[in-house]
Amino acid sequence: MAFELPALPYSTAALAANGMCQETLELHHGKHHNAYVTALNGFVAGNAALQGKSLEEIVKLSYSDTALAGVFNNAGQHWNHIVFWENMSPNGGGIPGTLEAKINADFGSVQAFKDAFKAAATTQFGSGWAWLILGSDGKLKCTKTPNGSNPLATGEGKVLLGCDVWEHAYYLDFRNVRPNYVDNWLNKLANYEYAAAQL
Ligand code: MN3
Repeated sequence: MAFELPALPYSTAALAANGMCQETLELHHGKHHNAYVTALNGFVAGNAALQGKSLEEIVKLSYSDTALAGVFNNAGQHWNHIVFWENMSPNGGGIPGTLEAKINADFGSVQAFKDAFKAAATTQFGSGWAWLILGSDGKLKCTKTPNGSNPLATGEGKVLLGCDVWEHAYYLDFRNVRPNYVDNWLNKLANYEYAAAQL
């Protein structure tokens, strides 16, 4: 069965008041994410070894296999964007008590967490993602990956939040100023209810 572009969990206009305009979401979801899904389906159709595999299985098996680099790029980006749409909200920015307690325990403070996440997001050279993950040691960490990679592939930990720092994610709303996009994302767009539910 072919992979499908999931519907957004809100309208394309729903995040405009929070700093992500309708045109950004229309292009990002309808064009960029859709293109990854179409390309992935093309790879699967041409490779019997991929058929019948879940998205997670394809991400893991194609990671670090240079013969499957194109598969990995598109499978990774499909997985990453599924997380991305779910981990934003028109009511974003508020951190539930259970997650706040865990953040305070592992980072020292909410501000220290935001500083670490912003550092990961702004030091990812070129395209990629910033993540809040639960590491195998049971501690929260902020990390980053290039292009279509993610912590599922690298085995670094369980994803609680992922922020797309490809220019297509922020150029219409914040032009070239990625740090402002990341600040706004953490304070107004991030769905910390989703993150808390992953714990
Ligand atoms: Mn993107």
